[in-house]
Amino acid sequence: MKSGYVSIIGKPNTGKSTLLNRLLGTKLSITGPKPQITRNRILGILTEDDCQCYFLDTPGIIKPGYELQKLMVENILKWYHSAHNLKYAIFRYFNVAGATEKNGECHDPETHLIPLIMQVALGQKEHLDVFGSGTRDYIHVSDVADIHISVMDYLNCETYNLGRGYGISVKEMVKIAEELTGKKIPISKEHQRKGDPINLISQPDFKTKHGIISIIESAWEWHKGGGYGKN
Ligand SMILES: Nc1nc2c(ncn2[C@@H]2O[C@H](COP(=O)(O)OP(=O)(O)O)[C@@H](O)[C@H]2O)c(=O)[nH]1
Ligand SMILES: [Mg+2]
Repeated sequence: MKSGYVSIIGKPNTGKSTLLNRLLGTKLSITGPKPQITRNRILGILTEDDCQCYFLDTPGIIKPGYELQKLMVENILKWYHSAHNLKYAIFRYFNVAGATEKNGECHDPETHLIPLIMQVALGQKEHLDVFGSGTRDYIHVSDVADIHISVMDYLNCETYNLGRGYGISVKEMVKIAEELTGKKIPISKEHQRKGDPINLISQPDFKTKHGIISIIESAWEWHKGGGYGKN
């Protein structure tokens, strides 16, 4: 008797669960017009006279936005590994910041702390809005790049935290930035933003070369040199 695994993979809301139910002739997996109804792996076994097929229905492959989606994608990788021996590494990014000589950080609209601080230091913005006194764990983008490259050599299906394990508050960040840039960075009246976690600090899985000074210094060099406009 032959047996084997068949993973049903693809984009959300494309009929994967419907297909599984048809193949099995029973309503095993939940289907519906809303994407992401399937959140876990569903195992359905089709038994014929001469073979057994293990069908794995999976959540659709999505670009993860929020926490539940991130966890779903992490689980998808685990199931692909068990079904097809896919090798992977999962990186949980904390606050990636800093710059290389060529590339730095900016967004439109800008919401990230260090670029906003740099805008104030450069006189492009009058002051910095501060939301509470929560701390975040910053890691230099070059460290993140080095870690990715080193892990490629031994993909062993692990989950890694990419942070430095130190929490830095907005006010501490502003103080360091003022010292390094020699500019005054006025902050607006503080107000708490609902739903923001107070502290997000990793238990890091790797040593890093760059500390917070290097992160802010490199960001300053990049922004001062013209930032995105230069490249
Ligand atoms: N028109 C059409 N709709 C389908 C087909 N297969 C599934 N659907 C519908 O598409 C929606 C998503 O199906 P579902 O199986 O939950 O998709 P999944 O997210 O890929 O598992 C449901 O409303 C299904 O009824 C099909 O072959 N044709
Ligand atoms: Mg489904």
